[in-house]
Amino acid sequence: TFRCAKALQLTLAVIKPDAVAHPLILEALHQKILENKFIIVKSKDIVWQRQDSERFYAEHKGRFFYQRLVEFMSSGPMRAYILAREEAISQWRELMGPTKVFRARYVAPSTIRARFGLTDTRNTTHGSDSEESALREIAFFFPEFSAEEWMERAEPAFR
Ligand code: RTP
Ligand code: MG
Repeated sequence: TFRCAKALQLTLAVIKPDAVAHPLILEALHQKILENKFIIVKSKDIVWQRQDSERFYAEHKGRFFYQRLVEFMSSGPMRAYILAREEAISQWRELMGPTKVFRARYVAPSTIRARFGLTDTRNTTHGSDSEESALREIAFFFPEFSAEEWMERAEPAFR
């Protein structure tokens, strides 16, 4: 199986519709990615159908926020990135901050969600939470991309 410990790690980062809708916020988030030593492996703008949203968030089906989450994530364009860095997964999640906006503003006021989040659902960004979900989510957004091949062919150039 595919492992990238000690080397660059891949993650999926998504700028959600609330943030893409605001050009200055989109710009600030893109800048944040570059400033924090992430390599942008791939990126694309995408608009989900409702069923894409339902499929991506299937694990939350039944939660009280599921309907509004599904609706929100298919409400307009998003920008998805495959990012590479050492500790990419935890580093991106740390930059995002806590899911809930009030909590984010209280405990981590300089994070992305604290600065730009509107509500607990419209919270600007997504980031994979484990290596397993990173690979699954990368395949969901970029089905033609081979993580294995990128690690083999491109990753050595950054060592
Ligand atoms: P994510 O999966 O997006 O990286 O965020 P997370 O792990 O921090 O949050 P999770 O609990 O997995 O929730 C997924 C997304 O659902 C929306 N949400 N809304 N109370 C609410 O209204 C609520 N709680 C969660 C957010 O968009 C969250 O990112
Ligand atoms: Mg989550």
